[in-house]
Amino acid sequence: MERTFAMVKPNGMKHGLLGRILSRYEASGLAVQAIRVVKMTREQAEGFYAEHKDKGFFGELVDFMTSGPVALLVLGGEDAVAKVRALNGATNPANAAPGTIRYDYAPSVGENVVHSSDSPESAKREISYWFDESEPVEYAVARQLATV
Ligand code: IDP
Ligand code: MG
Repeated sequence: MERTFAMVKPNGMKHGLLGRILSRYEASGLAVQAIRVVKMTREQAEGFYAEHKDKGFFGELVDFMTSGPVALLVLGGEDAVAKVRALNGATNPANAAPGTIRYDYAPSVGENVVHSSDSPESAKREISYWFDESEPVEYAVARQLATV
């Protein structure tokens, strides 16, 4: 069993794609272990994408990621990291395979609808960036449900 972190980016949320995207993850055998909808601050977006801070597209990326709410997802199951990367498709939708989320829904590389961790190490870091791991994710989910 493995965990990964995924996001539905602002254009995915705006166009009502969260349910369709979650269905694809669930149909591949993964479980939604935590989910939260947030509108990121610039500081949060810059910190999350710190590895790209020297790239030419960084400012554009932060503008886009803070333009509306995103869904933060923790997905668990066998080969979760590789499975979600495969379902999402190539970073640039022009290179994404037919049937992938980015092929079906992404208008451009800058607005490519979804994010997912590129390794189990990144997944750990990205999950703990958004979710408090001092409590088990299952407990956090139960607590969130209890407060709905
Ligand atoms: P990934 O999301 O497939 O892991 P990364 O290379 O980690 O791709 O890049 C992070 C995000 O930065 C991408 O999802 C995309 O939104 C954005 N990005 C990457 N390359 C470009 C580019 O050449 N132009 C504009 N945005 C880009
Ligand atoms: Mg990446």
